[in-house]
Amino acid sequence: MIRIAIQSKGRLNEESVELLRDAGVTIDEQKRKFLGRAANYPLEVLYLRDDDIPEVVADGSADIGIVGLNEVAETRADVNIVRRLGFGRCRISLAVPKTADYTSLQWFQGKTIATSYPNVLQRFFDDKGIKASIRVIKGSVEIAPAAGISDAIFDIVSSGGTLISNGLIEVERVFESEAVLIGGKNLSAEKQAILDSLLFRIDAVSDSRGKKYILMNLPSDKIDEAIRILPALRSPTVMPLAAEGWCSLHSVVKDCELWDKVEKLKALGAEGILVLQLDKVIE
Ligand code: PRT
Ligand code: ZN
Repeated sequence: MIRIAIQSKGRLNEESVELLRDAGVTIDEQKRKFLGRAANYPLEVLYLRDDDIPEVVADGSADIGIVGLNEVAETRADVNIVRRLGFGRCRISLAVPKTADYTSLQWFQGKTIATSYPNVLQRFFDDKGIKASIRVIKGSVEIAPAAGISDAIFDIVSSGGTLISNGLIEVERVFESEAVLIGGKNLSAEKQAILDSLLFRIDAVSDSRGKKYILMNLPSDKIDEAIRILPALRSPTVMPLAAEGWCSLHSVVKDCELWDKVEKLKALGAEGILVLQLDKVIE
């Protein structure tokens, strides 16, 4: 049995549950309590506030956890970063009122900065030789300058909309974050074996994200050119069709390259192009 800590509610909850579900681990969300048990996998789920997850994994109350890298950096918990998970992307940035005469980091000398991330900020300022006063505020940090509580803020930014609507501008991106899978440093052999099997599944899910399965009919004499356009996992699958001089070509493409490749393949004479959702990629 392995125990995973995930956020009970908030921005990372849904995608954490979805990742486990895509990895074939079913948790009954209806019957959800503080501690849940997967129906078909040796895994318990502990639902916590995100701030508590790194420490709980570090002290062994949970074996693994899903949390923002920002929380791991802030708590300085002694855990392994096992995987970057690619969701919950954001950054912690310094932002100043848009009316400020900001030219460089030196502007922060002697200023007061409101934040929920004092440790990350202190390390950054120490590194840059800046002496400033850090004021810890939990929540609604973005209103601190207008409320006269601070000169600037150090807070999480994703779209930047919150900063704009509070008359602030982002001047320094200090820390890039995303959701990560963390693990305790002293897992037993049994727990490590369960984690390895879970990682195998998570990697298959992650590898399929942002990709599509593509298949098409193509004149056989164009296959070599098509393969150059479509490098696949190993190489594309080519199958002869009943119609003389034609074959069927199957491959995997990244979403960001899909339309570009489809246009090139059409120009080569590809017909009946199908693009399908990809569920898992097991290499
Ligand atoms: O109750 P609990 O303590 O568990 O939740 P929480 O309120 O502390 O955290 P939550 O659910 O807001 O965020 C959880 C994690 O999601 C964070 O630790 C980050 O790793 C990640 N994340 C990703 C974000 C954002 N994007 C984000 N945009 N966390 C917070 N925000 C805030 C940001 O502070 C800003 O005030 O959302 C606001 C809007 O951002 P813009 O730039 O899109 O306007
Ligand atoms: Zn929190």
